Amino acid sequence: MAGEPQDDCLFCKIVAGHIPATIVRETDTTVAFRDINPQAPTHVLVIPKVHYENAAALAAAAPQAAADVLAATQAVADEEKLESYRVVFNTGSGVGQTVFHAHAHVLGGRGMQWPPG
Ligand code: D5M
Repeated sequence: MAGEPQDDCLFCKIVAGHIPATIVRETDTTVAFRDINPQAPTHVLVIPKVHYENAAALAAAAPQAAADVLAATQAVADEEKLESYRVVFNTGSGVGQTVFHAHAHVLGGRGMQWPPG
């Protein structure tokens, strides 16, 4: 069912504690952990504990959880002492989404170009 943990979802397994992650922040509704393949000196993923396949589905079905994810990105940036940072929600395989559990990338600690590649 939508929102319920999925047996085959990597990030649901991190939420459940079934696979390890370097967790930097946790709330009742979100978990933030370091990306296993960092693309910047700080690269943290913020996920909702509920399972939706991307940020758009999350925002449509569980807007408070989506807001909690956004608030957590700000908290992570503060805790990581990032003056400038980028928040990315890859949505769809065409732009590089590889894990189909909604997540925000919080990237910082280096300069970045715009537009992104
Ligand atoms: O981003 C999915 C991200 O998830 C990608 O940057 C790698 C990261 N990833 C994959 N497995 C793990 C584990 N086990 N721990 C931490 N980070 C992980 P996407 O936007 O879907 O391309």
